[in-house]
Amino acid sequence: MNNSSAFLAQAQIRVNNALARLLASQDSPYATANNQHLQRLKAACAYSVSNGGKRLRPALVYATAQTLNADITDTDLDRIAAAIECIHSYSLVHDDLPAMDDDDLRRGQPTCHIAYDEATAILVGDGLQALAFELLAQTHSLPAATQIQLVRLLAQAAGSMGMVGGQMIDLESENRSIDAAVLEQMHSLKTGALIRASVGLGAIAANADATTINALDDFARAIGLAFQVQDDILDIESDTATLGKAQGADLKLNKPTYPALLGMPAAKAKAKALVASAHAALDSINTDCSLLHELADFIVTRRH
Ligand code: GRG
Repeated sequence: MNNSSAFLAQAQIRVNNALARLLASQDSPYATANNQHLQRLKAACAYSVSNGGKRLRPALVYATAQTLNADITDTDLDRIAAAIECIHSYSLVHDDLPAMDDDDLRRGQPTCHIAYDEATAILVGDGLQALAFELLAQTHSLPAATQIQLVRLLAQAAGSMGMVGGQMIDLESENRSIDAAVLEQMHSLKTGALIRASVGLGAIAANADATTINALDDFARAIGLAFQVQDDILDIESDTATLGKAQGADLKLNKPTYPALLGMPAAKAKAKALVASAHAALDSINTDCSLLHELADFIVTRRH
């Protein structure tokens, strides 16, 4: 096992434990005889969050905080890592809905609306999104001003001018031809924004200076886009069992992708160039960035 696999494996265990604990401890101040409905929603949230996943975004939060030697309790860092995973999991639940990509399989299991029902899946996404911000507001070992910065960064990344905006461009682009600039904008928003925010949250938690934040942001933008280019490549080159989601889904929906627009060799060259620029962006940081370098390499060598 190389270092990035070992780090990812540890991050997975750590955030999985945190998510299980945090979701289980959610309680309603209005518990009544109708508690069974709340329990069903709680179970659907747990199903959607705890069904595997690489936990790359939490790993980036942990890796950035560790790289910068952040002064934060483990519990609060877990809350930040869990928050970004809640947003990511909500986006997958909503993306799989019939009104969006209409997928039956996610992380190797029936999607939330198949295992439960469509209305529940919508509510799961809504609930997970709200939980993410509740968790950030509970990072008690950080100054209140830092908590607000965390909330603001995640809200911008997840919102209409971030991930949700990217999804809008994605939906509007089905069966249409778009140019490379729009493709890059779509991918940078839809997928890149949360990956970028993962690094940003770790940097804010560590109270990093502006120069470090800017360097990390260049790094994070590059790996965020590289992640999606690799996703486009895997949609063609991998298989459903390995991916845990339907292989060829982009082709089926006639979605614009890097291999479709540039051809496979140029798409692979693009992923490689983005990761090279991510590595270069870390040059100006004076601490040991080996974990971030390794996670960047993982992004373009992953097979699912
Ligand atoms: C519905 C608001 C809304 C947004 C959806 C992120 C997204 C926008 C849609 C997901 C669709 C998709 C498959 C995008 C490709 C890139 C991506 C985010 C893949 C899934 O991320 P991984 O590989 O998933 O990190 P795991 O399962 O490992 O967590």
